[in-house]
Amino acid sequence: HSNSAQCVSRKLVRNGEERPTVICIEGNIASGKTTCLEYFSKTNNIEVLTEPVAKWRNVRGHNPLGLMYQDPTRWGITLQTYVQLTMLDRHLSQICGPVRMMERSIFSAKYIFVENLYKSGKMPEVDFAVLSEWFEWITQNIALPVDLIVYLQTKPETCYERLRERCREEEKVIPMEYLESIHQLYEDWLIKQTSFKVPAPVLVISADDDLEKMLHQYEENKERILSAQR
Ligand code: DCP
Repeated sequence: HSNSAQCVSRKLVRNGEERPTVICIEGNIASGKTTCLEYFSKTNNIEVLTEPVAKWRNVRGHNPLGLMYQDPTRWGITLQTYVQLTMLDRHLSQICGPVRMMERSIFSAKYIFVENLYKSGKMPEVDFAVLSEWFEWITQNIALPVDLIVYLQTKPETCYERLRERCREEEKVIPMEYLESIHQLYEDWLIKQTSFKVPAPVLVISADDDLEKMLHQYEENKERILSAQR
């Protein structure tokens, strides 16, 4: 990463013919995205970007993630505005090397998380309207190319168990129904493809198995993932 000679500025990428391949890892909360990214970070020539969750837990000393779980109606827009900014920053940052793999995307932030807050009656309509205007402006005016979506498909029950095990303080309040709604939104978007525009082809990987079996699956799917067509 630190080798700046290998880093291509966005401007050059956009003007030139050659563009790196961008792969987004998607899936429910605690579906195992981080483990997947860790596996691929050991592969040469892949730049791996994890989710900016540390920023969502601490922006200038405030914790919008925690606030959102405590009172989604009041703080949902606060967190989601910041998520949208940090995801945009990720999509636009300098790409080092021929393949970039990133955790989630600006698309799932809007189509899954903002949608869920609004649909469940926890986000006021005006907040949803403002976030939607921002999202539409961004996606209509800035090219955010994605070449492949890897969907880690899990049962909501699996995520619930993993969530309990990892014990992230803010997430202690998450009930099973929350994971079920997120699951349904992901299924409608990436499997049925009936809700929102899918920005790239989707590769589905079943992710209910334990760590060892998951690593084996990544090994098996490695070539397919890395040869994502543009
Ligand atoms: N989150 C949110 N709104 C978004 C994106 C994420 O409220 N637009 C929340 C959900 C989680 C936390 O942020 O509480 C972290 O998100 P992830 O599920 O993406 O990260 P994980 O660490 O859970 O991923 P995994 O366990 O799959 O590695």
